[in-house]
Amino acid sequence: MFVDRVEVTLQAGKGGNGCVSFRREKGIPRGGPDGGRGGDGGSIFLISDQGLNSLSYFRFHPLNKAAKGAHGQGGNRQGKRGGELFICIPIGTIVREKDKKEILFDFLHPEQKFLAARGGKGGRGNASFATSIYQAPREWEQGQPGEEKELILELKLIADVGLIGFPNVGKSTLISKISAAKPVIADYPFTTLFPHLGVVDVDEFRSFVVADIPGLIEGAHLGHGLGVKFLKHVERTKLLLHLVDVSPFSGRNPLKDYQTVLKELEAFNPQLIRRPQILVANKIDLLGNKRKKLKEVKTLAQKEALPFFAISAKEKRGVKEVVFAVVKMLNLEEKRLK
Ligand SMILES: Nc1nc2c(ncn2[C@@H]2O[C@H](COP(=O)(O)OP(=O)(O)OP(=O)(O)O)[C@@H](O)[C@H]2O)c(=O)[nH]1
Ligand SMILES: [Mg+2]
Repeated sequence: MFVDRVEVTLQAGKGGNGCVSFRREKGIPRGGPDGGRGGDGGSIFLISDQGLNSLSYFRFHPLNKAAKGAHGQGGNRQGKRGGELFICIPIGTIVREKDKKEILFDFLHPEQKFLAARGGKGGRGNASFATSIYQAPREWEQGQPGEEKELILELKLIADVGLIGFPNVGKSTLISKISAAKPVIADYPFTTLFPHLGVVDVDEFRSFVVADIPGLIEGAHLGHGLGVKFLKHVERTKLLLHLVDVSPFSGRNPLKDYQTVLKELEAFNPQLIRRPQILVANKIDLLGNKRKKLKEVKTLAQKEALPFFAISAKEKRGVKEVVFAVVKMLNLEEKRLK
């Protein structure tokens, strides 16, 4: 199950109470105070884990508690600390407090650690209240409560390239040919139901990450089809690969599809249409002598000054050229963003 937004409650452990105790032993006439302090309560940490791609764990664990600290004991024994709780989350997770906009933490890399809820301090025992003139204190402190946090965790995948286009144009087919990703591919719209990533290894030194998301249709921003809710997963990309289907018998009008997808992008986030785009005409293996749609798309690309490629994802024709163009544009973008 793909889950990209959850509400969670985190309860860090309470600190243990301090202890009141006096040393009384045969043969030791003046045993002093020896009540130990309580152990600190366990804290809760979030840790980014490369192997995860969903927040589904929290669907079934909306409440997470860390252990409390044990109370202090006589003989100056400190109570045992509450164990810390480490919860793994996918890279790309953004942490906010419920009902607040401010971002507490944004996990951009593997194995980042964020202290989300701090455990309560253990209370002091009577031993630590003793002074040279106050030798038999009976004071002790309660352990402090652990922090309780209500958080919103939102996953926004981090990828270099976003694959966009109408359903069934071959986005998943393309990602399956250029990366090790194994998405479901089928000849019906909305085969892809949730976003996923593929890593493209160009050569020894260069790789990039592509996000394949469910296809968009007209009115996606109104919730039609699978809606635009997955578009947030291309918000953090540096460039978009826009696929259209130019095969003659698909019943699709690639020019219209192109405009529709742009409109939906804009309705979701106007910045998305300013992102560099590569226009890719797919399914050229089906053209035969019916090249009208391909020509139209090519003209459109010229008019819009977009880099343009004609490919057959299925037969892997022209795909390498797209990969090289992506690398070139990524290099430029990365330089520009530096
Ligand atoms: N002939 C031909 N068929 C293709 C090509 N690329 C994809 N297809 C077929 O088109 C259909 C849809 O492909 P997908 O890769 O699932 O399309 P998608 O864009 O991911 O679709 P959604 O996930 O529904 O948005 C499948 O039957 C593919 O085999 C191509 O280059 N040539
Ligand atoms: Mg797909």
